[in-house]
Formats: sequence, C-alpha cells, structure tokens
Amino acid sequence: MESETTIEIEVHLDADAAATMRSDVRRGLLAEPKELSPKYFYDERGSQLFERITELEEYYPTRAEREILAGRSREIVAAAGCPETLVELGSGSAAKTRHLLSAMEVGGCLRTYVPVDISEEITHSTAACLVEEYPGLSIQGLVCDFERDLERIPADLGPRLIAFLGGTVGNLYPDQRRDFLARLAALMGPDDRLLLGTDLVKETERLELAYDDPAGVTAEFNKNVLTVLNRELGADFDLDDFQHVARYDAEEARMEICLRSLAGRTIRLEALDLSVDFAAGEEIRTEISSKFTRQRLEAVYAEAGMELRGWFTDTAGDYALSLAAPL
Ligand code: AVJ
Repeated sequence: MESETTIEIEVHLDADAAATMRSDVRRGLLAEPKELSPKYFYDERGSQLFERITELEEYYPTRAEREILAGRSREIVAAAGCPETLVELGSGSAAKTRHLLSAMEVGGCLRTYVPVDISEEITHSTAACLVEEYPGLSIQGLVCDFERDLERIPADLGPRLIAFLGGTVGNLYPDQRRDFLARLAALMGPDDRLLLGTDLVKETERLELAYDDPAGVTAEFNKNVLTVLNRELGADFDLDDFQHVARYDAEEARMEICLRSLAGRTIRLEALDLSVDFAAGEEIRTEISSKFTRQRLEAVYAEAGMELRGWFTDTAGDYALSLAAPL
C-alpha cells in the first residue's frame, strides 16, 4: 500500500537530568514545608503503579475522560473548527488520542500529529503504531520536557488542537499554572484551540478515596518516590517510617498528597552530601491535584489570556474537557 506517511522525531533531553534532580531535591527538602516534585514519581515502577491506579474503582478521572473522548470526540473536533494538526502534551502511548485522531480523519481535516513526551522509546513506538492505523498521517514528534520546551512546538502546520489530557494541569501550583497557560496562549494563533482535561470539585469523601484507595496502590505509588531518592541520590529512607496522607483542602480546591514521618529522624542523602531532620509527624508534600468548576476554569483562562469556548463533561459530571482560544 502506498501512502505519504512520514515520521520525524526531534529529541531535546536535559543534558544533565541528574544535576537538575539533585538541585530540585535539595531545594525541596530544605524548604518549609518540605516538598518534592511529582515528576520524580514516574520511574518504571512508578509508571506501572500509576497504570494500576487508573484501573482502581475509586479512581474515576481516567475512566471519565475516556468516556468523554469515546462519546464526544466528533463534537469536540467540530467545536475546535476541525483542525489539521493534533498536538498532544504528554502523549505516552496515545491510548485516548485515537478518538480525537479518528474524529479528525472522519471530519476530513487530519494531516499531522505532534506527540510531545519525555520518553523517547514510547514516542517512537507510538508513532510507528499510529502511521499504520492512519495512512497518510504525518507525525512530527518532540521528545522533551514540555514545561521547559513548549516553544519548540511546530507552528507551520495549519490550525492546531493542542491537547493536554489526564488532569495533569492540576499538579501545577497556581503561579506555575498561570505561567504555563500564558506561554501556551502566546504561541497559539487565532485558529488554534487548547483541549484541557481537568478533574472537577466534588464531595470530599470521594476525592479522598480516589487518592487513598483501600488496596493501598496510591500509598505505594506515593512512597515509591522515596525508593527513587534512595536509588538515585543514595538516600536512606525506610518506606515503613512514612505514612501516605491524602487530604482535600476545600479552600484551595485541591488534593494534597504527602508523606508523613511517623517519628523524629535524620535522613542522609549521600549524593547531596546532605542530612535532613524530620520532626515526628512532619510531612513532605509530594503532589497537589487541583479540582475545578467551570466558573473557576473561566477565571484561570482569563488570567492566562485565553477564553473558554467549549465544555464537555462525562454523564456523572465528574470530569471536564474544555476548549479554550487565545484572546
Ligand atoms: C495523572 C497527575 C493527573 O493528580 O490525579 C493519581 C496523579 N496521583 N493518584 C492526579 C495521581 C495520585 C494524577 N495525575
């Protein structure tokens, strides 16, 4: 079979990821309160544990997002003006993306897919699968840290739909989120649209259960960051000395995920030549996961120079995909 399918993948990885990690972790553990970046959850084991989280009964966001994409992608693509290019931030295996690509194909506008992901291996294998599934599709992948390298997203590919799915925007602190969305707005043309996945505000009980499942998978996922520090930085954390904590802060409308030291102790991090004291009960915040309402999201877009143009939720109203345009 003949087709004009092409794959091009550009790689821009941090030349010294190890040094970046050392300075991030030093800053975080010396801060008050102590803090670690959620990006250090995702080594191979952490990624597997996250996969297991998405299959938990209590963790609804992944299923809710899939329901919206499976049922309403044609509507979403039409509302976005049937763009030629799909850019996906954090594309991974592109499991959910196929719904959007297929809707663009049916709409007759699909030309280019731009997967943006930190893993070179996954980006290559995903691209290889997709060109088989979508004859004539051109793939221009980007392997990078998209928060750092946003400005590298190709611009000369016609109207773009930029998808940022999974609710990952909820992990950014308000300042980071505003800066990130403002940078996105600045690189969007008038015909480009953002498709953003966000978890929605709901009863505290359901939120806390989603981040503290009875089977303990989320606790294991959270504690895995200590295993990462033990391995990468020669730290001596004992996972049994720390407790998984997940609580909803209604004022800030976000889940806070922490590791609480059950007793006072000193942790040694050999690669940082650093010893860190913990008081009994002291916590390290490892992640926030913000929850939104439509109204709150309108304000979030406004302060970043964008405007809400579309709103799609699952039938239960647990999760939203919103479309936004630059002002
Ligand atoms: C994939 C980052 C969106 O915040 O819900 C799941 C990560 N952390 N359970 C989320 C996560 C604990 C998840 N995100």
